[in-house]
Amino acid sequence: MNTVVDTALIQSLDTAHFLHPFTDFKDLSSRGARVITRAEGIYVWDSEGKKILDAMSGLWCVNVGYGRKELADAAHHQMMTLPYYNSFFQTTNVPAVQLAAKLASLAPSVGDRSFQHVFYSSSGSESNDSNVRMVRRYWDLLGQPQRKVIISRKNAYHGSTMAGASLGGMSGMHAQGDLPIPNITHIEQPYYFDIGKPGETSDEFGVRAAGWLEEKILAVGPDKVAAFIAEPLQGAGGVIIPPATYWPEIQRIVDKYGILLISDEVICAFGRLGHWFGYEKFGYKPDLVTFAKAVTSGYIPLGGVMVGNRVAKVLIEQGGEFNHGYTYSGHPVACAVALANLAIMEKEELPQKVHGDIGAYFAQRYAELNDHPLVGSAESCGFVGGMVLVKNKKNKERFQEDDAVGMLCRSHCFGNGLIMRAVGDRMIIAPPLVMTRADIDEMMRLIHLALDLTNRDLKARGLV
Ligand code: PXG
Repeated sequence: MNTVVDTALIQSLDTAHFLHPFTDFKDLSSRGARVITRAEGIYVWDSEGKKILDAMSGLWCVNVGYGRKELADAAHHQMMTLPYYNSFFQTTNVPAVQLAAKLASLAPSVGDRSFQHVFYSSSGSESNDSNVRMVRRYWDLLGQPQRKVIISRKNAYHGSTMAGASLGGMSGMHAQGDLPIPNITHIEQPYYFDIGKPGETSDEFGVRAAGWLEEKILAVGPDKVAAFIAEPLQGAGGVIIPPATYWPEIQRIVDKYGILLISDEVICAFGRLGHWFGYEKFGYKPDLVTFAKAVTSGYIPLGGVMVGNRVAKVLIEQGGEFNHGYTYSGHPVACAVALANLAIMEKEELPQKVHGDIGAYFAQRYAELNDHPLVGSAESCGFVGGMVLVKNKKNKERFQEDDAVGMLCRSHCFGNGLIMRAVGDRMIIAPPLVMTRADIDEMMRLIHLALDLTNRDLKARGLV
């Protein structure tokens, strides 16, 4: 099946009617959007019939790959059985219950934390709004209503709603929305390549970077801090992987001051880092875990929060009615698709695959990028990779923003049939977890080709 469509017609209707997310509308209308028409396995096709290897899994979503009939069948069956019913007013539905129990069984206990409860939404952003509501309610119920401040990190991405964007540390987003909303504050991110001091080891830097949390807690006042929120590794910010010493030190600090820890795993859960959840990879103990995206492999919107025993106990035992929820909380079709998706992941042992041989092969092939003259540092974790493109490898000299090196590299990727994301001067990938060794080889061939062509163009412009 090849779905070639009238590209010009779709593009003109797109310009006329569709305001895209995170888009300069005028700029897009002048060039026309790329129209993606179908997908299978690890590939997508555009309206001109061009086949593109999708090394971003859609947008960190499609962990089981495209074209999975089991997911379509689950949606079809559930739509014919019960397409929708709300979970307000003391009602429930079978897939929502089964999924909550399944997620609880997959989320491992760590130390004194266990996860038996789920609060559902339809996206990562909504889930983080729910986190703000639950965290504040928790401290109110414990008689500490002054604990309102949530600490996050610069360059973090936690969504695009008012609370999500406030928790996020993207200055461009804050500038356009009078954000952050009150009582949200940020610390610097643990980006060793960028801000590690000369002579400082990454382990030393990790401890120093975690120390910024303690400094902030003391500056705000320990009795006013409600929670710290972070992604296990920063995804949309450019795949910033923390040094090994970072998370243990963060854990020590949140424990010392008794503040809640929110692990935003919208990208890092469901096998992405070689475990069901990202906190397992880094060995910390969150109180709340945000999920979305790959819970359904992106086939249908679903998000939520795994609510750990510490918070759940207080909300359940002492909370009375919690005045928060969404029309689509526990949507039966989304939950049925999620169950089918998790069943595929279990059957094909995708987290174990990423943790084992195939993940090791990916890591080894990705690390080879460090030999490329343009690459300052290429690091991976599970099935996520990020590299920084530099002018000079020896002294780590970076490109200017105007050089738009990431965009140049991205255009060579598209030109040669590869989707790799650019975040400033960083290039990032998060491929589907179903990749074989041969798929990884093909992806690496395309990445090297894009880097070589980028280097050629930069040389021609006298920039390297
Ligand atoms: N938290 C994290 C860690 C995310 O990565 C969200 C929350 C928000 O989820 P929703 O479903 O509301 O979009 C995300 C989303 C990118 C990119 O460019 C990444 C995301 C969204 C859009 C673009 O890498 N992540």
